[in-house]
Amino acid sequence: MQGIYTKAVHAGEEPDPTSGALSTPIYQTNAYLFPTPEEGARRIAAEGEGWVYTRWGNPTVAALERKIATLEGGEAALAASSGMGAISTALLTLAAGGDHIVAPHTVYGGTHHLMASELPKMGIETTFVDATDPENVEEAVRENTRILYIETPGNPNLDIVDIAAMVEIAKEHGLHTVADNTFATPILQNPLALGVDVVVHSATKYLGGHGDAVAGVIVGSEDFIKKARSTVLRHFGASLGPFEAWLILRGMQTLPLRVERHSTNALAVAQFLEGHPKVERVFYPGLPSHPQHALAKRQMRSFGGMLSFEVRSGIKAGEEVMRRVRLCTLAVSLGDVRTLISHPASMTHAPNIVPREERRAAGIGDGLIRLSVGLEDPSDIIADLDQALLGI
Ligand code: LCS
Repeated sequence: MQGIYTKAVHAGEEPDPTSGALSTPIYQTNAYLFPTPEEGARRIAAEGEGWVYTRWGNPTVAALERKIATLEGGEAALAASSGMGAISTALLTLAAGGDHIVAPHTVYGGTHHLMASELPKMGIETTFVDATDPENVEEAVRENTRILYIETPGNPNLDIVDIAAMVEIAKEHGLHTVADNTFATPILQNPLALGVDVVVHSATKYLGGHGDAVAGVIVGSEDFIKKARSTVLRHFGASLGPFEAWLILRGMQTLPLRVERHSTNALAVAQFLEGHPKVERVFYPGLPSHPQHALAKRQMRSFGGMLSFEVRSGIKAGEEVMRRVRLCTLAVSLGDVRTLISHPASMTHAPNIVPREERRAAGIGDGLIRLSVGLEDPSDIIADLDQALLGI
C-alpha cells in the first residue's frame, strides 16, 4: 500500500497515451466524437460509460476524481463546480421532499443557508443541534430523518464532532452520513474509514490550495457516485470545467506537504495568541484548552491550519486588528498559501446568510476573528498579529 505523499503525486494520473505528456492534459472540450450513431446512442443510454458531454464527464475532471477518491479511501468520486455544488448534489441525491436532515449548528454559513432556507422550498427540512454532544443528535432524529450531516472541524469556531459516535447513531436509525472534510483534508482525517457514507469538500480550499479556483468534490461508493452523476449532477448541472479541475489536480500533488506546514504554523500562531494579553480566547483543536482536544487527538492526525480567536474589549477592538494587519490578508475563503483573516459575524456567517440569534446560539460570537494560517514563516505571521494587537 502506497503512502500518502506517493498517492498525492501519482494517484489518478498517468502520462498521456497519445503524446506522453507527463502533466495531465486539459481536455478543453464540451463534447466528444461518437464513432458511429449506434455508439452515440449506446453511450447516452449507458449513462456514464464512454465520453459524451463535459457536463457529466471529462478526462481531466476524471483524473481529479480518481485522485481524491484514492486520497479519501473511497471507491469513486464526483467533481462539482464548487463546494456548495458538491454539497447540494450529495444532499439532493440522498433526500427528497418530505425527508429530514440533522446537522451541527456550526457549519459553513452557506451550508446553513442551503439547509435552513433553500432545501425547505423542496420540502427537505433540517434540525440544527450542538453536535459536540451525540445525545443532542440522537434526540433530533425523527421518523423521516434520512441524513446525518457532519462538518468537523466546524467553520468557523473549530467545534469537533465525534465521527464514530455519529456513525453509530446513523447505523442505529438507518441514516446516510455525509461529512464535510474541508478543514481537515484527507491528510488529517478519513471519515470513510470511520464508517461515513459520503465525504464532501470545498476543493476551493486546501485541495486546490493556491486561492485560484472554485471547485467541490464528493467521494463515496461506486453506486452512490454513479447515481449522483446520472441524476442530480447531470440535470441540476453543477459540473466542474476542465481548467479548474486541472488547477485543483496540480494543487493536490503537494497537499500533504502543505497541510503539514499549515498545521505546524497554526499551532505556533495559536500558542502565541493564547499567551497574548490582548486575546481573550483561542479556538484551535491542537491546544489543550480546546474543549474537544482529546477527541481531536483521537480522530485527527494533526490539527490543521484553521483557528479563531476573540480579543478582549470586544468587536470594535477586533475590527481594529483586521484593519491593522499588513501580512495577513482581509478576505473570505481559506486553505490558501497566504494567511487570510476574516470576521465570520459580518462575512461568512453574516445576518443575510445565518440569522444573528442562530449564529450566537451556535457559539459564533460577534467579535470572533477567523484565521486561515498560511505557509509564510510563522515568525512573520506572529509579528504581524503582534503589531496589530499591540496597536488596539
Ligand atoms: N464547506 C466548508 C467547510 C466551507 O468552508 C465552504 C466555503 C464550503 C463548504 C463551500 O465551498 P465553495 O462553494 O465556496 O467552494 N467556505 C468559505 C469560507 O469560509 N469563506 O469563503 C467561503
